Parts: sequence; C-alpha cells; structure tokens
Amino acid sequence: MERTFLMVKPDGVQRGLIGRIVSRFEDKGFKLVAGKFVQMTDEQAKRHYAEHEGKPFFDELVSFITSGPVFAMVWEGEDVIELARVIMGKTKVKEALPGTIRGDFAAVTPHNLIHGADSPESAARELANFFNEAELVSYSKTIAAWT
Ligand code: RTP
Ligand code: MG
Repeated sequence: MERTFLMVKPDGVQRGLIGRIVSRFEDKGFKLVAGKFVQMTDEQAKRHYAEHEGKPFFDELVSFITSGPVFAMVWEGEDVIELARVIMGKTKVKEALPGTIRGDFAAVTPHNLIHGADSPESAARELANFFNEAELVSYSKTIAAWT
C-alpha cells in the first residue's frame, strides 16, 4: 500500500483549516497513519525543499514554511501520492479548480495551504525528514474494504 507525506502549511494552520483539510482525505477513504504539529527549523525546511534550492523563490519559501507551525501527516492508500495531489489542486491559485483544497480556500500564490509529495521518492525522503518508523501507526480499518 502506498504512503505519502502531506503537510498543512503555516497559512492553513493560522486560518484554522487543519480540520477541513484533514477531512478531505478522510472523506476520500484514505488512512491517516501519522500526524504531528511541528515548528520547522531552517535546516529542516531547506532539506524539505532541497529540489528548489537556487530558484528565485527559495529563500521566500523557506521563510514562509518556517513562519509558524505546520501540521505534518502521513497518509496511506492506493495511488495516494497522485490522488492527494488531485485533491490539493494546482500550485498556482489561478489554476487551482473549485472542489480542490487550493481552489476552494487559497487566494494568494504561494500561500497555497498544503504540501504534498509528488513521487514515491519524494514521499520517502520527505517522510523521513519528519517521522521515525515508530511514529507510523499500522492498523486495519474495520469497515468494508471497498470504501
Ligand atoms: P508543494 O511542493 O508545496 O506541495 O507545492 P507544489 O508541488 O504544488 O509546487 P512546487 O513547484 O513544488 O513549489 C513549492 C512551493 O513553492 C512555492 N512557490 N512559489 N513564487 C513562486 O514563483 C513560487 N513557485 C512556487 C509555493 O508555495 C509552492 O507550493
Ligand atoms: Mg512540490
């Protein structure tokens, strides 16, 4: 079963949207296997966004993501990496469709409320930057397997 790393960014935390964002993934039927509140350090933020190092928006991005606590999560499910990105919506707020988290709640790029890993490699790398193995809770849902 696939796992992804998702995180409510500081703007989502400040706006009181953690619950509604988490609900989108619960509604879809994905399984939350870890979650915690984190004030990221500069080093942790730079590791997290290493792929963007050197880009013009890198410093602004690191300062935004460390500006307040984030809510870091690991979710499990079939194709959860790709589907979580669909549920999140596009990066730029003008391209994020209604019905997506960003389309419904975000109005200013780059304050787009949520981060989601974009590949199995990123998911594994990002997850390890926040959680250790013992924090990932393995359990079965007792409701029907097709939900
Ligand atoms: P994320 O990594 O946060 O899930 O977002 P993403 O994959 O949709 O977008 P990505 O290209 O990875 O960009 C990471 C974050 O950087 C900010 N950004 N700012 N000022 C800019 O031109 C610019 N471009 C990107 C956004 O917060 C974006 O989510
Ligand atoms: Mg990204």
